[in-house]
Amino acid sequence: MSVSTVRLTVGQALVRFLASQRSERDGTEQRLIAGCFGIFGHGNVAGVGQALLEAQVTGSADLRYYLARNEQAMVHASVGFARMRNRLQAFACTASIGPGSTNMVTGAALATINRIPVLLLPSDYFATRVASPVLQELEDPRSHDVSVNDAFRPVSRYWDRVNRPGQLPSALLAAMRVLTDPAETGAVTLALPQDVQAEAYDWPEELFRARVWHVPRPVPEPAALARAAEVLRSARTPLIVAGGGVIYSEAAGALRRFAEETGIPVADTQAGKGALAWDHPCAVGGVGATGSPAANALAREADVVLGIGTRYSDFTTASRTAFAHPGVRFVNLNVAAFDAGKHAGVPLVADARAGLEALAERMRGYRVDGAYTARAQELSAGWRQVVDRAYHLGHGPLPAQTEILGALNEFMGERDVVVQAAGSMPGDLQMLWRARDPKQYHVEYGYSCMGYEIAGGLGAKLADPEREVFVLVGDGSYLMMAQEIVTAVAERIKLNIIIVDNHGFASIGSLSESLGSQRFGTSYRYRDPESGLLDGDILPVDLAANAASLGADVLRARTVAEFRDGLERARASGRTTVVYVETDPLAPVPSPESWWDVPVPETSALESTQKARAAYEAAKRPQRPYL
Ligand SMILES: Cc1ncc(C[n+]2csc(CCOP(=O)(O)OP(=O)(O)O)c2C)c(N)n1
Ligand SMILES: [Mg+2]
Repeated sequence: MSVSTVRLTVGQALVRFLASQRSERDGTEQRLIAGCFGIFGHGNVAGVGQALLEAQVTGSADLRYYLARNEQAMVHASVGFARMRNRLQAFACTASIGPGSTNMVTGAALATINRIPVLLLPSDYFATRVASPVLQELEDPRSHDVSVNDAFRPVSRYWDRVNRPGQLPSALLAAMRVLTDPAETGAVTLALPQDVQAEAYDWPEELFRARVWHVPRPVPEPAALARAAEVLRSARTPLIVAGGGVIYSEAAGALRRFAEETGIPVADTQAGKGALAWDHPCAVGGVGATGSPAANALAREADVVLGIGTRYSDFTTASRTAFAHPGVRFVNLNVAAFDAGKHAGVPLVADARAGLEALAERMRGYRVDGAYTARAQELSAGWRQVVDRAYHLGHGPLPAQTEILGALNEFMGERDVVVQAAGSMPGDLQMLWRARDPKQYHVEYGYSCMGYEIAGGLGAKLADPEREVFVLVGDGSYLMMAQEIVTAVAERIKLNIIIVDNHGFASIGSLSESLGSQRFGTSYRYRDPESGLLDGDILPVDLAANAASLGADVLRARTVAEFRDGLERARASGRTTVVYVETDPLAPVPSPESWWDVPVPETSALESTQKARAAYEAAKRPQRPYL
């Protein structure tokens, strides 16, 4: 029997294939690849670019093209989108050869580190090498088989180069498998040589049939479940650490029931915030270097830590000082064996929801004692008062950042989303934010990449247009990547963007000071002719005017009251609106009563550094491997 075929270019076949992929979990099906971001150059304009055009004009495939303004940003937008969709849907990104492609490397690292799916399609030099070296070709004297796209290898969970059309089907199937595997997912890169994109081939029709990728919910192995339950049942002062996996697996309900039945307090990570509503009686806030002192006190005493869907970053473990009980043991429920094995924990490899449900069965009759519950609730109640005060400091003349975050928190509806990534805000948010819905808190803190904010917010809004998205962006991050405001305007995607201007790096400034480096090089100021340092006057830079020039509506707020008014007007508007506010970078922030390991020079001529080194050595002493 002859196989029926269809003659298309590699670009056309790719687009047709992507448009017909579907994902399914819990019986709900959706398209897997929701659209394609891109910026064209000679590497893709006539290959994948022509294919996207032909699909749109002829209706042969349904894959919408979105024009971004920077390739890194389009990967961020894709991550924002896929994160909002709990990794059940992803975007593709097409880029030209050379700089267009390597601009995506940072985005790829961000996606992979955060375990969020994105399909990257960097273009590559002629596979035939007929015209080498082409514009933007690397030319490695050791081999012609090296290109800048090899830089994607360590930051991709699957990487392939399609040198001949016949290689495309297997590359595509592998790519879809990895994108939809919750344990493996991250950036997937298919490098596409410019000539191959335009080459025709007779494809089996079968390649283009609708294909459903079932996103699994692996159940725990019974013996592993028994071991995990045994350790957990022996605990007197257990603590749950809820990570992003709880949210991606839609396990918030299962977590709440588990906490209510066992009475185990629940702390959260940056990716897990909102897994349990902030005011639930079991919620004790963020854990670790930027957590709440309540959660950190419980972490210090915990005899068993149940980590769910967490990768235990140094912020979560306070660089391995957070869990101070001499005999502390870890039970790690994670879909990825790699994470489940961390800290010599008892691994429970499973989907977070399926694992929690199974564990709940085994924990029947177990409950922490009343005194422990009372202690957790007392710590939380005390902390909540501190947060109230930080939200309403009455700081002046410029407002404190904690007041701006407080005003936003009190203003936002349950289903609204806050987006952030880098600077001093992730820490303040992790400590102070009161999340009411699992999708409300969207802080990218795996890569903490300056410039994620606006682009990621764009993706989040694309994923869920019914929700209002509030992007918080520092002046430093804004200057790195504000250009996707233009994309939001062109696509009529409404964002609320809050520029928090403190004229430099409040975060690295205070870190520098705490490490004895005197805020060196962290302010955006004129170079002072006397000191030779960047500590002169404030620069004549107007970020509000900059945002207006990109097509956004802009409101300037000088006080917390004006800020609230700005938020009202932004929400009421149908257009992308920026609320610009200056804050005092030196305003007080509550202490998490925790630590983060950043090495201080062992020897120095500066007294500030010597003092910081002594403090560093003392703080480092409790650090230990969890074995
Ligand atoms: C791309 C990138 N470069 C450098 C850093 C290191 N870094 C972390 S925060 C920060 C400063 C952020 O400044 P801003 O956005 O104004 O926030 P603020 O600290 O003032 O709150 C820097 C340089 C980073 N996280 N990402
Ligand atoms: Mg700043």
